[in-house]
Amino acid sequence: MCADRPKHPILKASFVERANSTSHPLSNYLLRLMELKQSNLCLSADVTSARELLHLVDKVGPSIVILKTHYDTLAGWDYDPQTGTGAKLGSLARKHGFLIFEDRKFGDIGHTVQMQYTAGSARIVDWAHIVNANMIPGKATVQALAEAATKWRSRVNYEVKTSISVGIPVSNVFDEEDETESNEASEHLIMGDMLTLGPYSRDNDGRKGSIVSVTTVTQSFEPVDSPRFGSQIDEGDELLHTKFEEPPSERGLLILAQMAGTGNFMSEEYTQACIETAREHKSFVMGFVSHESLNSAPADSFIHMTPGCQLPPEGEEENETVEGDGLGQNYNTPTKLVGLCGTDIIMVGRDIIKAGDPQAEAARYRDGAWTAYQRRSNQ
Ligand code: 6AU
Repeated sequence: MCADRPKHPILKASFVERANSTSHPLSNYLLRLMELKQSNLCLSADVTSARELLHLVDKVGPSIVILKTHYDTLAGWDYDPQTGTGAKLGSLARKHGFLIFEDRKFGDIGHTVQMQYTAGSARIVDWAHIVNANMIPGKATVQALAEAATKWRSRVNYEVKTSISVGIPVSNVFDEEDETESNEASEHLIMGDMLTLGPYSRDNDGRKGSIVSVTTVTQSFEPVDSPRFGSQIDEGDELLHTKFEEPPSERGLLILAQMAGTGNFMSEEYTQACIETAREHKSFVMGFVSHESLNSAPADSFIHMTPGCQLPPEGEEENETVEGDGLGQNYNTPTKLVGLCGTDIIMVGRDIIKAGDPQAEAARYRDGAWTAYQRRSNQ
């Protein structure tokens, strides 16, 4: 299952040591978060509705460091950038301390993947810290996504905060007559993240107030890492919030370098091309979806995440072989994936989601994967 590669010294390093040696801000953040939460578990949240997703994530959040989504499989995904599902996941991520990974598996020409990443109804880049790409179309896919992320990052560097107040009092409900003025007022609106439109009111004497359109537009810019964001964490793990900052605004990519499914076409040559590309884009590529560690050069410090992970039922011994799902998916235990093959984060979906008690099952997987990491690195 994992190739007989020479063991890289990084396999013996702690996640904190690795945080210090990586140049990717999001990897640095993630590795420190892993140490703080003592978790190297990612939930593959493959449920069928946005509502179910939010409910599940709020329960399982304390055990995970990454939430993996397939947003396009969820019924009822709300696309509103401020109040929609992406924004709600962001609040849960702040509350429980995890990163959001949209498993979009981009795999088209550069121009198309840029649009899929940053535009359209979902605007994935706005809410997903991490995405992944299939490198079948070639290196240009990664280059294009990296450029799109940099452009996005420079735009959100300063959040545009716009507040608008419109006076003189008129009516609570617009008369037709008033519409001209109100339309004029709305032409002044500059769409920003925070938009407040002061309510119109009517004079107490019941007469319509004369409309002297006084429109005040104030625009201020504040850094995205402003402490203001901290106040949004009103619940959740106290230790986490006293010790931990917001994630950096940089985005990260995982290259799909190996697949777990039976009969997949990802050859060794393809995997090598993924490694080369990752080295060329170290400020964007955090690592790989793979079933083993692909760090081989002395300077490599990529993070590896692996799906197809299963624990035997509570009380049973870990076995060498775990049955697949009959649809091509193969499973391995955390001991094998983390301990033997050197992956860092296990991704678990159906086994947690379909458990009688998903919260307890997530905690069990977290313990299993963390123990395997501790043994590997002699922590
Ligand atoms: O634990 P499971 O089998 O219920 O869920 C596995 C999850 C699914 C797959 O889309 C994903 O992991 N996956 C991937 C990823 C993460 O890219 C690659 C792969 O080779 N196999 C795989 O199952 O959400």
